[in-house]
Amino acid sequence: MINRLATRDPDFTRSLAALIADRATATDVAAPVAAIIARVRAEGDAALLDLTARFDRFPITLDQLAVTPAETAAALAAIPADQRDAIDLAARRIEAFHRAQLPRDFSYTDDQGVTLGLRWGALDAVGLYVPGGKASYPSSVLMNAIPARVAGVARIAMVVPTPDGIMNDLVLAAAHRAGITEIYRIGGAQAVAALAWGTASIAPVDRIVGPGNAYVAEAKRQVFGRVGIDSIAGPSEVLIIADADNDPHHIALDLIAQAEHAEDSQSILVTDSPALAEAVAAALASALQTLPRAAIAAASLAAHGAIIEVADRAEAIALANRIAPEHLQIMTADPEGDFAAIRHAGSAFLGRSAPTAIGDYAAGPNHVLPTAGTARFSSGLSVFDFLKRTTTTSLTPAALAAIGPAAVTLAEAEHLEGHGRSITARLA
Ligand code: HSO
Ligand code: ZN
Repeated sequence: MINRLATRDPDFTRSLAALIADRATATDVAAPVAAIIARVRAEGDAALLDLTARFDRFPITLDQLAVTPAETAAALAAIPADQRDAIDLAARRIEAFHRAQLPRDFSYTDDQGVTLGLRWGALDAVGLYVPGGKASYPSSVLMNAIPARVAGVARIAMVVPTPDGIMNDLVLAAAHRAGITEIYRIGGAQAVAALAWGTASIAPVDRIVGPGNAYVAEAKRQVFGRVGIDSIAGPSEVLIIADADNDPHHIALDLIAQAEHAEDSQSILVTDSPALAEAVAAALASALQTLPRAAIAAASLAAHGAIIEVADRAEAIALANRIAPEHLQIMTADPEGDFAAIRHAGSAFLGRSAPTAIGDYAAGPNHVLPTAGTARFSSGLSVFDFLKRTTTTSLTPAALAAIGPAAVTLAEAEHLEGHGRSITARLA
């Protein structure tokens, strides 16, 4: 069952450290991944076809590499209408939220007569990795592709492996709804290599995003520098701050929702109410009895889940900031006021009617979020992942005369005489 902690316990600091210790089971796949990337670079499409036959047990010809827009349109038409409508509602809401993120260019002329500006521009081409098999989520296709489209990326190339030839129709349907017209039936490190370096059939991209297994994560690390990558997502997490005035059954289900992702997921309840702590523990046991993925959720809760009793609101907030969770739910009388004191969380869900699961699918903010405490220094996926900035500088002769001498002084101090002369030559 779930772990029980309290800040009043004499060994609380040690128990907390053990609870939030690294959950990632690191498998060292650096060498095989390097070999795969080298092969794709040397042999191109031939290596892709061979590795796909081997790892996905799915021999394809070059003609079958790409999924055609006709096939994705057919997939969207073939799914049940309620699923099509749900994908559409989610897509519209995700698009609206990401459109609101679009930043403005600026420029100003200062009192020295120097005009400075900053201009945003979209990446030319982005690669989207979509896992195959059981971890293949249509919602993640929307969450990765829509921000890129909203940012103005002209070309999005998606790769999705088809282990044993099996393709998830919902993934294709979501891709079609997100406007993706370029899809390849490949996966693993070989797909990442093809996106980064290009082959005769696949043009290279500028940035690769999307979740994947250990091989995909390692391949992204190894092609970083050649292309940009998103952060490597770890197992899902939720931390719930709740007061006494909550339905324990709701909280149990919120904890289970992220715990059912995988055995290494982490669900934590922080409460100042011993009665709620007791009631949630009981509700968890009964909710697990009817859950299809009970084995996974129970394993996650036993290994990494916790109900933590705190003395007051300040302790609850300090814990949340210390853990910097991927998802934070604040189920208190004053969620906005409590959120004001939160410094680190990937995405916050405020109030008693905002479960993380609504954000996983349909609220609008991205569900690709920093895990494992990385919310201390990073943020979830957004339009900014697909934009870059170019700054501009222009000076009148008078402006150059005003600020030039300072630059010449610094150039001389750095013993870079050529720099200094490039400026002095222009000063009358
Ligand atoms: N909670 C996951 C996203 C997801 N949930 C996809 C359901 N489908 C990421 O934190
Ligand atoms: Zn989820």
